[in-house]
Amino acid sequence: MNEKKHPQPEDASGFSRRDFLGASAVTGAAALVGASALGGAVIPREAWAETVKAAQAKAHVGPGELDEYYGFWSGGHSGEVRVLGIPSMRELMRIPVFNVDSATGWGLTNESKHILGDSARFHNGDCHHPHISMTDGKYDGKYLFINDKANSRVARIRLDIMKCDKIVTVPNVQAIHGLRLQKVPHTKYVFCNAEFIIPHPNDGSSFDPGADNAFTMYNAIDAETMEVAWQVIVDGNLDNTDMDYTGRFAASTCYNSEKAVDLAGMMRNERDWVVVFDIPRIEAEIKAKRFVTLGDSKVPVVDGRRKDGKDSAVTRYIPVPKNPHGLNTSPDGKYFIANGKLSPTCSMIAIDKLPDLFAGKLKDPREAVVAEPELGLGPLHTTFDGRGNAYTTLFIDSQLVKWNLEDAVRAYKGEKVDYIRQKLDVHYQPGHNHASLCETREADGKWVVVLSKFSKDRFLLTGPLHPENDQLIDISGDEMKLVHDGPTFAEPHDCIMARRDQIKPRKIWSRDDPFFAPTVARAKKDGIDLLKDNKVIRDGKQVRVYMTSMAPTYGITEFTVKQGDEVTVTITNLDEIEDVSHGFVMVNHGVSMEISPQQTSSITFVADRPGVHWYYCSWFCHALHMEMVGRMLVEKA
Ligand code: RUQ
Ligand code: CUA
Ligand code: CA
Repeated sequence: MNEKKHPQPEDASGFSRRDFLGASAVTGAAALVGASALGGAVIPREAWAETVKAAQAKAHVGPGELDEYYGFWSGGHSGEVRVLGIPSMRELMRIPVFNVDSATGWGLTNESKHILGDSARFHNGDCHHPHISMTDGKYDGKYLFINDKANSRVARIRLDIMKCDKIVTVPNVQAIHGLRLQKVPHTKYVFCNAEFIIPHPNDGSSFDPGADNAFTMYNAIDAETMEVAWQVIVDGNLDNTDMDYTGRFAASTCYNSEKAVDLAGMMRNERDWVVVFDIPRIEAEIKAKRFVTLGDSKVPVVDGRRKDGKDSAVTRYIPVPKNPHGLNTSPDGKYFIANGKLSPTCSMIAIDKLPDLFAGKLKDPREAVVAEPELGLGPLHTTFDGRGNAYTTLFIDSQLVKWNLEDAVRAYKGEKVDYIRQKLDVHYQPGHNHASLCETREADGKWVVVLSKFSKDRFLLTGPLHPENDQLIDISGDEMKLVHDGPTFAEPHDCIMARRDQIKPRKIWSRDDPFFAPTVARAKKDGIDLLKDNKVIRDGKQVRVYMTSMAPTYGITEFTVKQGDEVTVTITNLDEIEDVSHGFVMVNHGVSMEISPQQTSSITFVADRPGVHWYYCSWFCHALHMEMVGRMLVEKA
């Protein structure tokens, strides 16, 4: 399309770009394959290599140096969240959320089970969209929210301790996919899309996807209480979502306006739509008691479907080309951008036209679309540099295309302007992309990360299952430059970056932290002072073992129970020194947990076999770490 006009760096081999990609030994030169937009001239290969080298040097973070940005990575169907430093792309930490974690004991400890609630029975999750809470359109560093598509949940991570502290299952829907936050005045709501259409009630009696009782819903969760605040029934289905900078509108893409159940059916219509939600109007409907509830759920449900050709009070449907995917708000607050996927275009919806759309002043909802730039094949997600440019991933073309927002609007009006700035090859099949601070008013246009779904020949072979490839690109200048390949495990759908000063983690736990408050309350009932006592309390067949830890010893190194007892071990780490975390592993019992400085952790298991059972500390905490052990003696029943 625009490839002729926007030349590549000179390629001595004479290969076409596709030949080059197809060749097997490209790794050494791979960083040099970027296309350039500099004045239409072909750049000598050496000169190009020099500029790329300079960009790569900028991304280098030396030993002992700190990164500029925190990156929070969705761990995809591993169910976890990962913390990376940008630009080094070093993995700093993993935060288990919907998975079970052998190291920290997430999913095993009583504290984590308390947070997981009813859903603790699930050991899998599928994270897609991590987003950081905001105040006035800027990150406030308080929380990170993430969806679980697999089990229809949303979790919250406290960024001061980098642990999940709340999880909610959204009722009466299947597969929470798109997730974004209210940006202004602050993150009151977490908005999330349920993807799949199901019958209501879903009791096995019938499923006619075209019927009135078959639908999916848009959901709002109260960010503080993590309770579902309301749900809105929509036509079609829901994919991705985002909110504006006025606090009034949110928008979602729908790829299945057909309400089909098969692939061919879902691609039947030339256009699907973006559904726009008017948040204050939804709240007004609920206040006026114009809602229903479904099944056992008490959550108010507002009907946002069109009826007899008439719009609902709370939604508008804007047709856009075929099966759109990503939905991104530009940081200037002017546009919702729907990414075409099966169409080579993005649709730019002018947010300032939406009040008129809701007031019935537009003849056709398409009047809200102010540009539909043609970008390349398979546009999935768009990000921004805060300088008026957008960056869209082209899944099929394996490229990142940089284009100019206002030029696209002018071109749509008929002016002869080229809105494409550059196309850069990425490796390969990119899904999400994310530029530093791009979802906030502070988009700073320094780095973009492209999450490539395929890595093929980029890394040493690891068997049939290949890593994904998260690529770091310098966007600070006129040209994009690829500076880093980062292999990742299944499967970062999305990531987010915040300036390091925006995140303020604690160095050690505070004793009054709510994370382990239920355990502290239980100890209090038992008359235990967690900072002092080392005691075994018998309560029928339940035995509660309370102990302290301080490198390199446990407060109790031997305790006795009876076969069949349900044993709860509660450990409080008295160490106050940063980084002195202990662990507790009961050998051959599936028991493992983390106890970081000043933390209290507990875990419950059945002592089902008589004999001596050793326990040990699993975090290397001291020169005598190996000696940090104890024994449980189980007497025959
Ligand atoms: S979606 S690759 Cu799960 Cu964010 Cu687009
Ligand atoms: Cu305590 Cu190792
Ligand atoms: Ca469709």
